[in-house]
Amino acid sequence: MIKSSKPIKVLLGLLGGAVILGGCNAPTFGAFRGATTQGHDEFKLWVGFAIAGICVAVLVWGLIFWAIARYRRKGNEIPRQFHEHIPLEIIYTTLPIIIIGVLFYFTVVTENQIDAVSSHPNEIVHVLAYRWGWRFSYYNQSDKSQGVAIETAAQPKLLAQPATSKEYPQLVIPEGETVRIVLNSADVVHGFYIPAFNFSRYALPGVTNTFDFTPTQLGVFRGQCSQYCGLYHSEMLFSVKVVSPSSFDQWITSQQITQSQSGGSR
Ligand SMILES: [Cu+2]
Repeated sequence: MIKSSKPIKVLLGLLGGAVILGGCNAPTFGAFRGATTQGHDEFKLWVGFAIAGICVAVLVWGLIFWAIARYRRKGNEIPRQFHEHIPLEIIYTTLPIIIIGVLFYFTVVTENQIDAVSSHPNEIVHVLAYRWGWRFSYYNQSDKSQGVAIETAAQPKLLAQPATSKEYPQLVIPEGETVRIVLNSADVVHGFYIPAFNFSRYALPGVTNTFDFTPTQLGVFRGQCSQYCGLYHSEMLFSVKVVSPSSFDQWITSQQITQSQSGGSR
């Protein structure tokens, strides 16, 4: 019985490894796959960390349970006693340092990719966070006077609607193009968080944070403030709509016409 369980364990191990490493159907370990190139880079880093963590957990738990089973009490027999084991001590000191070094390297490489900003973004959106809403002001490289602004319309009140509700502002951006976000806060610390993009950054008063998104997936995504900023923090919601470049051009033109006629923004 004991002898026949070993192949089963090996098989289960191989199956588990295949599930973990098995391409696009692999588990996401709680992260989004990333609807931008930057978000997908973050996702790959996260999966790498999760797999590394699982490998360490399997090794540690495996050794613990092996020691429990192998050296369980058998009568009055006492296992061999060691004062020290230099090779083992070298291994368990250097191995974690190597693991941390590898994770650190991939973290730096990925974060540099995510933080890299293009010298020629296709669109520039100034995002202003304030208690309790968002203002998205559009600027175009070729048309500096574009002047479209989308912002939270209502005065603070508890709506408790989904972020994609029309009550909250919508950031519309084109798929496959580089969108520069220039982020500020008008009052206190806020957090500009889009879960599906695996991205969050502080919106700080007096500090400008600049970053790029390159959306790779059409759709509407939830956004929210990720820093508790006061009474109506929970109402600091917005949505992000990724559309085709042609639809984006149509949208921005229609917004320009609407806003120039009304003399204001939504
Ligand atoms: Cu906030």
